[in-house]
Amino acid sequence: MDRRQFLSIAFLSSITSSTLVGAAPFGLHIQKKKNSMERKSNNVTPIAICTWAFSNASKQAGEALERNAAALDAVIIGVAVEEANLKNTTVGKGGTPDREGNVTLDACVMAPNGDCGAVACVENITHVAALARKVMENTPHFMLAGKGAEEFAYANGFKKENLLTETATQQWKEWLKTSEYKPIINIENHDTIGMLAIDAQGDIAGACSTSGLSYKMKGRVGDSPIIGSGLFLDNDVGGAVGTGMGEEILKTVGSFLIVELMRQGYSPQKACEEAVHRVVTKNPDHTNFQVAYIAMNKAGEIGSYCIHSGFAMMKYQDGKNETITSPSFLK
Ligand code: SD4
Repeated sequence: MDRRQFLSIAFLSSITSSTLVGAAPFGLHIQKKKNSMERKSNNVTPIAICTWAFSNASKQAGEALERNAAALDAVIIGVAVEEANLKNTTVGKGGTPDREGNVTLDACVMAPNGDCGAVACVENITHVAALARKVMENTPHFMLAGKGAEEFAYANGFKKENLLTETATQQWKEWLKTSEYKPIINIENHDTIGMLAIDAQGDIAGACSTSGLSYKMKGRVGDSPIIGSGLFLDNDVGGAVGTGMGEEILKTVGSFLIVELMRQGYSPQKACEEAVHRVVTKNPDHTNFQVAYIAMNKAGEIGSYCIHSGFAMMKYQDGKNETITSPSFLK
């Protein structure tokens, strides 16, 4: 863990809910749950999975789960790693800006009890998944957008940060020379982070965080903060997250579809495949964009599928942090 990640996680611990107790390494405060054996509804050891090869994110989340963190705390910790990672050009600080040079972030979270929160088109705030959690916990609303979300962040202790790095500025200026807008498939193998976790009590939570499509129109919001599209879960069934071309994920309500298919008995793998098939059969242009899903059911079984090869997911369980290459529709 480098200093930036250390500081980010220390910050997150300072803004997490007052129910958090118990000191843990790096100043983290992990929520301890009562009667864990009584409440456990499956026999799965804790698991954290996430989109792409974000190995440090899955590791941090997985290790938090091993310290008995609740699933929701673990996914916030995990996605925060990428939100603070300046090398990740599609999440948080260091993200690619819109056409006018503004870095705008989208995020959502979903708790085991079905509560959810989201923020969209937020500037100057790095940890937008944690902010989405604050919306869920401290407001009567599901989503805050733009300036309202930013002001809410400051009122809740988040600090103002310039998200546009020198590197991203240079790349944007280069892009302006042609201003050619087209999706970049598997951009540098980094993309939106969507994460799902099962904690020691068998509860499932999820989070999704992104800077959205590179050089999007000002004000554009994708699938990532939309419950049912970028993220959905049902604590009795399982969860799913999507990455790639948000407009396509939105049109097919992909994450909700996957969870509903799992409810009907599909494996996570088959459910992800069906959700990708919906996209490709509805849109003949699918050769020009990527859509990828990962899913996990209540039994801890996982799956992933995508249109184009090059997508992978991470899984942390029992101290093992693995990269799993996703099968794809186009070979
Ligand atoms: C979006 N699905 O905003 C997100 C971002 C992403 O490849 O995953 N980009 O559409």
